[in-house]
Amino acid sequence: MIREINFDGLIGPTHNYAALSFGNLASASNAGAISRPRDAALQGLAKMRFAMGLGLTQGFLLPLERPNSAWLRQLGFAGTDAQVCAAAHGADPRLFAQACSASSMWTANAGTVSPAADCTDGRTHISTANLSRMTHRSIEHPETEAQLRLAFAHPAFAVHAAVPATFGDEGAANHMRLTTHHGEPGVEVFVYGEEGGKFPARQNCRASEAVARRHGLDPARTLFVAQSPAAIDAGAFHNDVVAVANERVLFAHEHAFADPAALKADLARLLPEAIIIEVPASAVSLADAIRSYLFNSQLVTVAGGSMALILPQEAHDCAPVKAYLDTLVAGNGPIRAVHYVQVRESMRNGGGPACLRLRVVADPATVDPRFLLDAAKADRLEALIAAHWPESIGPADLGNPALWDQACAARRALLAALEI
Ligand code: SUG
Repeated sequence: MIREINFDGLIGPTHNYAALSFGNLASASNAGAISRPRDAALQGLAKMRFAMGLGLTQGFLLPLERPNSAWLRQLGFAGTDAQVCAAAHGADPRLFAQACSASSMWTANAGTVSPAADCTDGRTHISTANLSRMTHRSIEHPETEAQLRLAFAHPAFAVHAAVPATFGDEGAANHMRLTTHHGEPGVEVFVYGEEGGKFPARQNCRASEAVARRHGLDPARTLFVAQSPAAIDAGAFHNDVVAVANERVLFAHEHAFADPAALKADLARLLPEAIIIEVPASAVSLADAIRSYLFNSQLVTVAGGSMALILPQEAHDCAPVKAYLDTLVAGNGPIRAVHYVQVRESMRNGGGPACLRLRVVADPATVDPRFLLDAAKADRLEALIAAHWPESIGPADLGNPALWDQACAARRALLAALEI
């Protein structure tokens, strides 16, 4: 049966705070802080368990190989993996931190997914994102593509390589889909940024257009919408920091889009059932929306057809946001419940509940079962993380060969346990 499956990124053993993402305020403000990879990974799994508890289908993607010594070799460092890492760390600690980043955890940036119902050939298309605007993320796509090809090898899917790096593409974080029901044809909304502000615009319109062409989307039901420059300047480096959609509902900040009136008119024309819940700046400022990650929540359809928001604890702790949410669920709208989850380790690098998941609308029977989660597998993964993931990583630890060995051993143990 066709349904939405959330593929969360398992948080890798090198998770750390190296302030690698210019324009991402949380990443910048936690520069040099001590990370807790084991807690991070367990928080991520607890969120997945919570989603399963709501009756949702849950999958996961694996952390990539970090430190990325293959990339460092391309940059001229030579020898064994340990020699390559030691030389790179000695010569250029920032470059080495980029090679160590666990950033693939944010699978909303792994690729863009167009469900079969929207695509001319009747297959579900997935375009790997190039993430070319941030060095540490630009090195994810070859391994991500290989993993997507494995998880979605069934002919029901068509997996594409990244679009050329000339045009930045950050995947599903800048893509929304509105439809009456997940399995029905939808309106796909690609959101891009325009350069010229104080922070980089990470999603290029030409990349979005290329993805839509490759997926065989109907141009009449595909929208390309500019992010408001004010949102990017306030720290909304991806659209999913200020907007989220699920089935017929779009939940967005008043200042998310450059031309909200045009978007509303297009949606009303293409999907008369669409409901737009626009949060005014008078209720929640852009700064509070970004600080709390109100919109970086998972908006999901639960049993009975009503909707729930899975939000970070930070949304609960921000008074104006909490007040807004209390009013929202007390009203008569489609969002009937809010749930707060603890993903603090990821949040401190600018990744909330929605960043941590890639939504794929498909029949779970067509997905490689090794990438699907159930309670027993979650138990096994938790035990493995407790045994192998480092407890903490401070800035000096990144140069420690014991950490590189531990990270490699952890990944090997994970692959072996999952028979991948
Ligand atoms: O790309 N942070 C990620 C956060 C991605 C959030 N994803 C979505 N909004 N969908 C980024 O900026 C920080 C890594 C560091 O600074 O060490 C980082 O890459």
